[in-house]
Amino acid sequence: MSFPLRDAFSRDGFIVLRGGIPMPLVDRLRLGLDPIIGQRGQGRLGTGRHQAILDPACYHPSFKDFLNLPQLNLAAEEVIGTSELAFAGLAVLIGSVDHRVCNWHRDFKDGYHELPALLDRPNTCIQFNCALYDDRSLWIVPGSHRRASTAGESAFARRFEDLGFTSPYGLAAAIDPMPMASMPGAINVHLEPGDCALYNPLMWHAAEYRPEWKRATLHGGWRQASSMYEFEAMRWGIEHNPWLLEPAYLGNPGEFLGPQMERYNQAALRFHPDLKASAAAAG
Ligand SMILES: O=C(O)CCC(=O)C(=O)O
Repeated sequence: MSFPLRDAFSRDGFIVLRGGIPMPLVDRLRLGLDPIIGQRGQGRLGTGRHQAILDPACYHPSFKDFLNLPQLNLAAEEVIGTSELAFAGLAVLIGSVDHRVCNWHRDFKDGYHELPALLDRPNTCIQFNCALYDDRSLWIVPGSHRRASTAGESAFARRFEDLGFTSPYGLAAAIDPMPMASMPGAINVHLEPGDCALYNPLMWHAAEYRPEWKRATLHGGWRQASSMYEFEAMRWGIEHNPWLLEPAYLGNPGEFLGPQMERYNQAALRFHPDLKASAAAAG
């Protein structure tokens, strides 16, 4: 049997599913996200992202339909090599009203104690960027997900370390006039509406946010369910969706999200036994 998506993801650290979201659903998702996008630039929602959009306070039924898309879920099952997947959160990336960068990083850095084992298991988890509008924000270094950083990658990223996770573009450009493209091996990921990039969050990645770009890119992923019991890194964020402990508001959660959410909730309660749906949802 051949597994072209799994092989490509394992080799390069990413795949792009063109038209992964059918256009009628893209339209419904845009409508569902309009209230969040409309707040861009205001208070907490000013820059970057809204982290947990399954929160009943901003939930829209199109989000559940998106999470149950067979094409995306079957691709994830092929990449990870099992149907025993767990949900891994759902955010929306909204860009910024000022020109900014999300500086180069890998989600778990060199020196992190679990990194050597995780680098040996490049198909354990997937992060996705699924674009609802044309999106040129994301930059990646293909192949960097299965090895420690090169001296060139580390040296380049270190120059921006004091700027933090995101910073004004001008501050980064003062350090290097091309703060995205000058990273060794970097490529820009261009997504058209409906396209989905599936990538390994251990690879070097970064993003540029321009005020003239309208951005609504769904950002979440899947994990091999058993990996949440094996690796602390794979449990990151499992306490961020406590409302899923009382999921009646979703109605029928669907063929894929249903079991993936149950596995997520099981791990959430195992590692955060005091987690309460109502208390956290109200807070
Ligand atoms: O805005 C983006 O596409 C990048 C987000 C990112 O780097 C992250 O969530 O780790």
